[in-house]
Amino acid sequence: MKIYDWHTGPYPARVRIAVAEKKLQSQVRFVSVDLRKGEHKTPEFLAKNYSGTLPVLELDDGTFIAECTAITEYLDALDGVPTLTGRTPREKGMIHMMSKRAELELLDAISVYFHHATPGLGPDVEVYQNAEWGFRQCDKAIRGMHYFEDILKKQPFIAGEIFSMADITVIGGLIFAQLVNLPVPAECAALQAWYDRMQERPSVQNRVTMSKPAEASS
Ligand SMILES: N[C@@H](CCC(=O)N[C@@H](CS)C(=O)NCC(=O)O)C(=O)O
Repeated sequence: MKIYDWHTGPYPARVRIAVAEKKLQSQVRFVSVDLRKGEHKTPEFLAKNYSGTLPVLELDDGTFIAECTAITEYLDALDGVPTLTGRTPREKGMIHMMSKRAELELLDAISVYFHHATPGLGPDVEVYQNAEWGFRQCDKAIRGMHYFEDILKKQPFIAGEIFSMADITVIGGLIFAQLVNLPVPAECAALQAWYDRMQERPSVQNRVTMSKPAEASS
């Protein structure tokens, strides 16, 4: 399998964490696509993923699977023990709901803020920006952090009692928050404590070095 990737990207980080959690490192080859050079918007790349985003998984039969959730589903199903995406109908329902909520309320909101209200990937890539929309999404992300604070006051993980894809999605959100200098609010102590705990997982610790291209420095 190949994974089209960018080593500092918060979305690709989600898939790298999933690869490590499932111990699939030896079965995957990472192919670096330089977002700042706009390599993800070339016709060649758009033929792999219509949306022009990373990551993308390429199977050995030439099938392309984009979207972190779909890629994680695929990787998690390979060994027949879907620990990340749910082993029972209830687990599956809760994990998917919370992961989608983490995208809507946190990660995607920060992404819109980054692309619209900051220089983003630079003028060659950011051909349309709407700063007001970006700042609104930043406010939404801060509200999202408070929502996950309330969740984590009641349970150890985002979707309940076990680590799952939903935790990985919130980790992606907080990686992105760090990149855009958006700190976890001081009053969100449970969210910060959970994030500190997540940093101790080898899959989270090794997420950058797993795929970093030799020539890249940031
Ligand atoms: N919904 C997609 C979002 C992927 C995404 O936005 N990836 C970022 C990389 S961190 C990207 O490719 N951004 C480039 C752009 O939007 O121009 C997913 O879950 O995979």
